[in-house]
Amino acid sequence: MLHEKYYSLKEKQEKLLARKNVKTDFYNGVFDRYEYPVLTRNHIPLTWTYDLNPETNPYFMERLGINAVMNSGAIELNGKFYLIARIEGNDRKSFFGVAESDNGIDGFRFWDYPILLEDICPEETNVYDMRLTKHEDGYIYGVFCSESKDTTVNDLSAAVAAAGIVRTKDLKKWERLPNLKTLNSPQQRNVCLHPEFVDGKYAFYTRPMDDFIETGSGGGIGFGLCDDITHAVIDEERMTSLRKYHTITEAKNGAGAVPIKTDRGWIHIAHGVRNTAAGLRYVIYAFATDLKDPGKVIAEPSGLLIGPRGKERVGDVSNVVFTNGAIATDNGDVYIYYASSDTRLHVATTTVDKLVDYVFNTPQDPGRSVECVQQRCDFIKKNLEFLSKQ
Ligand code: M1P
Repeated sequence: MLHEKYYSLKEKQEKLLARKNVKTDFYNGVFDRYEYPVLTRNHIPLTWTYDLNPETNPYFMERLGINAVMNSGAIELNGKFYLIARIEGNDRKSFFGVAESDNGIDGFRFWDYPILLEDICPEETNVYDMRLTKHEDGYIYGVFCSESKDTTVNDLSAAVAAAGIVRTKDLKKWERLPNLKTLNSPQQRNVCLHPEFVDGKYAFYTRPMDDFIETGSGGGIGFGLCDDITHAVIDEERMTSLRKYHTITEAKNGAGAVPIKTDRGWIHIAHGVRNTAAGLRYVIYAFATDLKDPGKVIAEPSGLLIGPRGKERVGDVSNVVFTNGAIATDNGDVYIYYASSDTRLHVATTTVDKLVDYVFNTPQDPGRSVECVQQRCDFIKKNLEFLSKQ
């Protein structure tokens, strides 16, 4: 006999899962925002958190609580939308779970079990932020942050971030490969595998870091090639999208979703970080790289694409939006999955055509206030002239 609370919680959850998502009245012509997050801690199956047996759980208490569901890799397979969500337990350990939806904007339901990764790194303490790449070699790769305690220094909080790699064909059976080695960068986070071979090699977007939090001398998003993904080593990383003074990427940046191939170039949806008196502020930005040389930036629209707005601004790590997954469907629709404040996951929808227009026709950041004002005055002048002729 199940506890009566089980039935009411289950009913509440089924209502949440059945709730239709609706576009908000937010408008900028580039993308649409939605009223409801697509995944939250309330989407987690009750079987993951409650012991359902009244003999061992007479008060129907949560035994293994979940704190947040956020940064998710995304992929479309056979017409369904899948998210590999970062789920953070009350114990602060993150792990991955597959959530499935028919339409990509609502109805995401977790599969029965989270993903139990092969335990090949005894020192690994935490895993998070998987980017899912449908590679032309036939596998789906998941590249994620594998975090371990830094035992080389006398600091309880010191940690080392590396890029873990898994691969699958069906999101059910996962083969773990050795972590990526980057010979010139001590730490890596936000690593993402490019979907095509480049010069016959596997190509990774990297984020070189001197330290766990600070990128230090790391100048931005890197790009490197490796011969063998089953023992991935990158000898040399060159820079793609750079960190720049007094921009949204001043403190750090990092690859987000796997780049989207278009006629004009690869479109990247990444994150940029700047420091403020209230702490780090994370926003999402976009840029394009060359079709033949995906490490070479060819278009850099000014500023942010998605910034934290309204309720998104508050959470466990406030003032953050972060993406590591987007889906571009065959009909040209794009679903950008972004988490807000390390707490819940949202979707923003747009199209490949709109993203191309945005990335190639939004002016670049001139870099200085006076030049930005000149840019805006030229823009206003054209508009006023146009208006006067209407
Ligand atoms: O807390 C904000 C984000 O911080 C990290 O991103 P980055 O490596 O660029 O600093 C990640 O841990 C990410 O998971 C988190 O959302």
